[in-house]
Amino acid sequence: MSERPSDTNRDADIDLAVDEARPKLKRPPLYRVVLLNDDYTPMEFVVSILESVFGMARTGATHVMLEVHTKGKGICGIYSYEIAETKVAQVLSLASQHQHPLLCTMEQS
Ligand code: TYC
Repeated sequence: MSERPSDTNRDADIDLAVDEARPKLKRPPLYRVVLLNDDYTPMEFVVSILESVFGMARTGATHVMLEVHTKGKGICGIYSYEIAETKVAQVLSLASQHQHPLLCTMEQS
């Protein structure tokens, strides 16, 4: 049962060895997708975009559309960089296909 001196030394070594590495991890930034107001895009088109691209229900989509209409801009959602980038591209593509000047951008959250 008695510990030899060498065992005691090994225990000391283990105490040092088990100290875990703690790499500095940062969470990736999130991005707000922002819709901008204009004078020409039909309200119904904006509501349909908010439903189809951002998965909103009609009531929420109408609320966000009216917020953009009255305040100049509004947040559609907050996503990782790649998802935000894809949503912006989808909005701009749909707007262009329908010849509406609707603009959408992303900004770091
Ligand atoms: N202002 C537009 C109109 O009166 C409606 C609109 C709402 C346009 C939101 C863009 O992001 C927008 N028809």
